[in-house]
Order: sequence, then structure tokens, then C-alpha cells
Amino acid sequence: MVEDADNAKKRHPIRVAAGRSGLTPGLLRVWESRYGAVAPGRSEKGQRRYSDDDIEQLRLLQQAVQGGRRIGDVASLERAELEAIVEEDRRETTRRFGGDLGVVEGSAGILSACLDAVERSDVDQLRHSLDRALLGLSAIEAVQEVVSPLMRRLGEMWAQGQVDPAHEHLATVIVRQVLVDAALSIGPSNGNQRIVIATPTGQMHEIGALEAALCAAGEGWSVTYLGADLPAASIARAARDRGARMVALSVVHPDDDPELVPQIEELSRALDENVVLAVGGDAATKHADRFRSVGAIVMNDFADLRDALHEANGRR
Ligand code: B12
Repeated sequence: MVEDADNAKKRHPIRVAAGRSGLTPGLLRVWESRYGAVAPGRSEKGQRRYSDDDIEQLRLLQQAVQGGRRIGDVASLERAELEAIVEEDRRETTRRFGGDLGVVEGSAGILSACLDAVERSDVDQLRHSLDRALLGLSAIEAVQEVVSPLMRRLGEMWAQGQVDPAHEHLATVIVRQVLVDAALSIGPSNGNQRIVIATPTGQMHEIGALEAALCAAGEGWSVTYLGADLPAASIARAARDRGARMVALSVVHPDDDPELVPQIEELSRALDENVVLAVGGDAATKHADRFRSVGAIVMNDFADLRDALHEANGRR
């Protein structure tokens, strides 16, 4: 017989624990296996069961990570210590941003603040709004609902002469900087599940690759971000050196570069058999059949990436 008052009773399945703590089931498993974040019980069928206390611990850990802490640094903290850190970070965030992120506007409001900042060439406001997106939304929401639409709109504004190329470049620099910082600070620096992310030679658009880096870090992967315009041999070497389980590439423009498909073929040959090669971006959609024929996974969006990461974890 279940007693509601018993907060230590292990009774919630993983989906409930994930929903209540604001994490994904995949991240919950990673935080458990790699960092011992909580120790769920097991049902008769061997499925994970979480107590109310476990869920509260996970919720606090999630808030600590959103506040900029590494999961490896906070996973083993006692409840009181964790609560104190979360409260301290919350106070600091409120001081910096003048509001409580717990009641911040949704992605539409943040996107509109970003666009407003771009139109006014207000670099600080742009950085501030992007920070709000990354702190207040999940990685995948921040990417799909703020960063991608912002960059597309920026392109339109540039094409219509509504924004000076210098401003467009400056905005791209800020977006790049914020994404690099976030991707490298969220994920573990040396976790077991490692991913190498880059764009191949000739592909100068790197925001898609950075978005992938952020999503992978948000799923608990250790990210090695190599930047844009890299030869296949170098990417393969980095993957070997890092012991990567996955290599993700972004290919956007040009999509008719005769060297593009051969590069993916070369990379596929050079990677160890157990390394997953994933390619996303508009040019990947165009060459999907060729890429698939050499064993690459072609991704339409970041939900595909998340699925592939979960699958590579072997625990979907
Ligand atoms: C910023 C920008 C640049 C910057 C890039 C800086 C940087 N560090 O990245 C600079 C100034 C260098 C640049 C240069 C050029 N650019 Co430009 N650029 C843009 C702009 C404004 C934003 C690009 C961007 O970041 N988009 C946001 C990202 C996230 O979108 P995305 O790359 O399409 O990715 C999406 C998906 O494909 C997916 N995805 C991408 N990668 C991956 C990877 C994985 C693993 C997954 C799961 C998903 C995924 O995620 C996104 C989903 O929303 C776009 C406008 C636009 N509409 O995108 C033009 C745009 C891409 N550029 C364009 C062009 C033509 C150029 C130039 C030729 C311009 C010129 N005349 O010099 C050069 C080419 C440079 C080169 N050698 O390739 C065109 C491309 C047209 C086309 N597709 O044929 C666009 C669309 C502008 C336009 N409307 O004409 N550009």
C-alpha cells in the first residue's frame, strides 16, 4: 500500500520523474550512471522507480546546471548544500537580469527581444536575451525557437537591406560566442559519451553545428567542437583521439560543391566502425541518399539528433 506522505518511497516511473524534474529520461539515466545523481529503486520488472525525494534532488540539480554549474561538480552534494547553491545562483541571476527566470517570458518574447536588439545593433541586449533563452529554456527549445529563427530573420533583414552587413556579422559573432560558451559549459568535459562536431571543408556556416553542440551537451554528452571548414582526415583524427562515439557534421551551403560528397565518404571510411556519423543541414537533405549509402545518418532536425544520441547511449 502506497503512503503519499512517504517521500522516500520509490514509486514513480522514469517518465514521471523526468517530467517533474524538467529533465529528459535520457539525461536522467546519464546523470545516474555517470555521476550517481540519484539511486532509483527497481520495480518487479526491473524498471527504475523514483521517490519524491529523488525527484526533488533531480529538480535542484537541473536548476544548478541551468545556473551554469557542471553536473559533475554538483551531483554528489547534499540536499541543503544544493539548495543553498541554487538559491545563490537564482539571486545572482535576478540581480543581473532584473527578473526571476522562473517567470520569464516564453521563447516568442525572447526571440522578439533578440530581433529588437539586432535592429538597434544593441550587442549587450542581444547577449542578455540569448542568455535568457539558454537559462530559461531547454537546449532544444532555445535552438529551435530562438537561435534558428533569429539567424534566418537576420538573413532576411540583410537581404532586404534592413540591416548593415557589419551588424549582421556582429550579431553572428555574438550568437556564436554565446553558443560556444553554453555548449562547452553545460556538458561534462570528459564524460564517457563523446561527440565530435564540425563542418567539413568549404562549409563556412557554423551556427547549425554549434546548435548541435548545444543539444548534445544538453543531453549529457561531452562535446569536442572543432569549428568550421575542416578536412575529413582531421575530423577523423580528432574523433579517434577523443574516443568519440559519434561525429556530427553540419552542411549548409554550398550544396553543389563537388568535394562535399567525397568528403563525407572519406570520413565514413576513416572512422572506426562503431562511431556513428550524423549529418544535418540543408545540404545534407539534398545529398541524403548518397550520405546514407556510406552509412551516415541524415538528420532533419534536432529531435533526430536527440534520438540518435539516445540510441547511441544504447538505452532508448
Ligand atoms: C550568418 C550567415 C553567414 C555567415 C556565417 C558565419 C558563421 N560563423 O556561421 C557568413 C557571413 C560567413 C556567411 C557567408 C555566406 N553566406 Co550566409 N548566411 C548566413 C545566415 C544569415 C544565417 C546562417 C545561419 O546561421 N542560419 C541558422 C542556421 C541554424 O540555419 P541552417 O544553417 O540552415 O541550419 C538549419 C538546419 O539546416 C539544421 N542544421 C544545420 N546543421 C545541422 C547539423 C545537425 C547535426 C542537425 C541535426 C541539424 C542541422 O539546423 C537548422 C534548423 O533550423 C543565412 C540566412 C539563413 N536563412 O539561414 C545566410 C545564408 C545561409 N548564406 C547564404 C550565402 C549565399 C552566403 C554567401 C555565399 C554570401 C556571399 N555572397 O558571400 C557566403 C558563403 C560563404 C561560404 N564560403 O560558404 C545563403 C545560402 C543560400 C543557399 N542555401 O543557397 C543564405 C541562406 C542567405 C540567403 N538567403 O541568401 N553567411
